[in-house]
Amino acid sequence: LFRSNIPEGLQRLPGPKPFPIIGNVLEVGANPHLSLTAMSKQYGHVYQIQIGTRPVVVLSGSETVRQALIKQGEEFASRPDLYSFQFINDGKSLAFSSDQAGVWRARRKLAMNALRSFSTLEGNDAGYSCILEEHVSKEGVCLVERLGAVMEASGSFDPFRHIVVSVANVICGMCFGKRYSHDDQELVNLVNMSDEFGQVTGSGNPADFIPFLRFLPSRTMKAFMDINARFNAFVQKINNIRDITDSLIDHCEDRKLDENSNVQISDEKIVGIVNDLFGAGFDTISTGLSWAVVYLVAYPEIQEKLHQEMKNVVGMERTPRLSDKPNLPYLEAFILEIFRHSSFVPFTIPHCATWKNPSSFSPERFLNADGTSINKTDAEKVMLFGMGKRRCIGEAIGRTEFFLFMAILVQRLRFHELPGQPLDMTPEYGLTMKHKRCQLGATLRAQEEA
Ligand code: HEM
Ligand code: HJJ
Repeated sequence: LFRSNIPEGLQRLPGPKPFPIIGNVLEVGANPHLSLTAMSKQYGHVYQIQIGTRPVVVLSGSETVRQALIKQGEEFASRPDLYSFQFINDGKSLAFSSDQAGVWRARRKLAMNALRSFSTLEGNDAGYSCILEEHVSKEGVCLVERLGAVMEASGSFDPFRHIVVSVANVICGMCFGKRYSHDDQELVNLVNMSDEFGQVTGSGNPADFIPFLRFLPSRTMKAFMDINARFNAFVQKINNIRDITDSLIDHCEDRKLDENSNVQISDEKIVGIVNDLFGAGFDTISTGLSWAVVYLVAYPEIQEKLHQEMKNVVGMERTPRLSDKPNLPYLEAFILEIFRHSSFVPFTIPHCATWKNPSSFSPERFLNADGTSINKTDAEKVMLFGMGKRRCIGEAIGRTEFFLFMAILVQRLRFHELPGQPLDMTPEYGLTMKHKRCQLGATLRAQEEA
């Protein structure tokens, strides 16, 4: 979460004292998931650090995160414009670019519709409940055969190396209508290089915050640009693009006829969505499944218990189906525990607050475009009266009295500064924060007009 400047008079959030230029990069270190968790024990669930020269707000704990990302979802929906993000999908990534709200929302909707059409809707093959089940079922059986063959040939296997190809084939099937052999060097090399992608895009990459680092030679950064170039080339080269890609292309054509579309999005930004779906579709699930295999090895009793449940519920004669899920609670619990214990996605992609000029004083921000009505959604976000069970019971009186006094005052008087007595608007901390005592001038409007 990024904070560009602190409105005058507001308290600084708690957090470690930043060094000049580098800020807190040394404290954040190479393992931000550990260092930032440790800092949250010291500073609480909302604290501020500085990475390079940029202030970053760190939120932790489910209530705090829920407050920001759900209750104040609109305000936290944006992405910061980090240096490295411009290299992802030529700056046109859905997940990593700081598109304006309307553009991001429209693209996200397209991505969600495309995923739904090509995964969970009913497939062609009557035997499967959906296309996703069909792909996973086939790739899963294929993976088992593959691991058997590798074990026979060499007596050991690298779990990620093989899992990632199977998982990539599922998303390739949905995005491009195509699957690859486990020996296809181009795909195998591409999907086995995601480490560098993750190192640069994981939260807290110093080169995103300390500009001069961009000019130093960096192996990681070079590898990162390389992956992105190869990734884009790979997707562009697929010439029998079908399915999700096709539907996104169709959408570009439909939209040319649709004069009602109120946000203008380039074709590249639409077709480019498929890069994100492909990237996210293989990297996340393969990482998680590979962890799961490692946990099975680390906890043999749990592995046995899982196998017993499977044997009792499904048996050994047929392939498990999605419809077996309600009868396999131990497996579901195991998966949840993998998600919790490994937390293999340690942070969200960084968010950026969407407030426009929060420190400028502009009543216009609460008016609708017509200038004659209040924007209710924005108005509700002003929380001066508190929230929840203990919120102020005098809110109605407070608002009425405030309104009427103000109406009378602006009607009858004109207030002004006195020469040589500049205003000081720094509040003094307290239950109600007051401005410093001061001397002002006022004239009666009636006398001015006379
Ligand atoms: C974003 C987790 C699988 C597509 C995210 C985010 C997380 C996440 C934590 C960031 C949310 C934020 O910034 O607030 C996971 C996990 C997965 C998974 C744990 C699997 C176990 C997938 C799959 C796809 C996908 C299979 C697509 C096929 C996306 C996209 C975004 C995203 C497009 C960006 C959304 C946006 O910026 O609006 N995911 N994901 N993810 N994920 Fe996933
Ligand atoms: C990639 C690995 C990539 C993209 C996107 C465009 C959408 C796990 C979390 C979010 C997932 C968000 C998304 C990731 C897409 C990858 C990933 C890789 C090239 C890409 C928090 O990721 O090796 O190359 O190009």
